[in-house]
Formats: sequence, C-alpha cells, structure tokens
Amino acid sequence: MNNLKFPHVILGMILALTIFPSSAAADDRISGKGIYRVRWQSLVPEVTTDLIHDWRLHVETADRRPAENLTITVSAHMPGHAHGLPTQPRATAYLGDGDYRIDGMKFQMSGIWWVRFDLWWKNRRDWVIFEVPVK
Ligand SMILES: [Cu+2]
Repeated sequence: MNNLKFPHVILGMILALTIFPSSAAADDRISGKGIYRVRWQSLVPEVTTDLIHDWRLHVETADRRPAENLTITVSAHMPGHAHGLPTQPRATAYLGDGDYRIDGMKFQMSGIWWVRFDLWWKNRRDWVIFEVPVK
C-alpha cells in the first residue's frame, strides 16, 4: 500500500494548474493524423476581444524537425455560435526554424473559440484545432 503518496500527487496538480493557467496565450498540440506538432503563440500576452494582432505558429514534424514550406490556412468559430471571425487571418511569412507568421487574428466575442489550422506540404495534409479562451 502506498496511500501516502496520493495527497502529494493532488497537491502537485493543484500547483501546476495555479502556475500554468489554461488562459495562457499559447498552446501545443499534435495534429489530427499525427503528422505535425504545432504550437501557437499570441504576440500579445492576453487574447482579448476586438484586438487585431499576430500569432506565431511553430510547426515540427513528428520526429521534431522544423516543418518548412507548408501551406497554412486559418479558420475559427465559437462552439455553438453561428459565426466565425470578422477577419480572414493568413499565414503571411515563413520566419525560419518552423515558425510562421499569422497575420490578422481578431476575435469579436469573449469566450471559448476553436481555432483550426490546416497544414499541408505536397500530399502530407493535416489539421489541428486549438481551444482558445478569449477574455
Ligand atoms: Cu460567439
């Protein structure tokens, strides 16, 4: 029996949630088919409504090499709401080392958004959806 360790695990989880709140303006995810590892990061510290801002998208292959020469499209909507973004954000530049500049992000309503990136290079097409809390 090893019941003594259990409270420490719970305390560790509470501490982790306090230090790394889910509202951080960045997140990592593996794409749907497992082809890419994708990280988005906002260039503003907190994603709020009615603010046009840029994101950085970092994309690696599953074996952790920078994914270059990708074609990337962006779309987003709020779950259960019949609207998308007021802007049409685009990947406008490849910055090297797997980093792409995403221009024109803007959210017109606070709450949870699902932001989808479609990524492809030749026939290696995949997608990733991030849950983004907008303040
Ligand atoms: Cu909405």
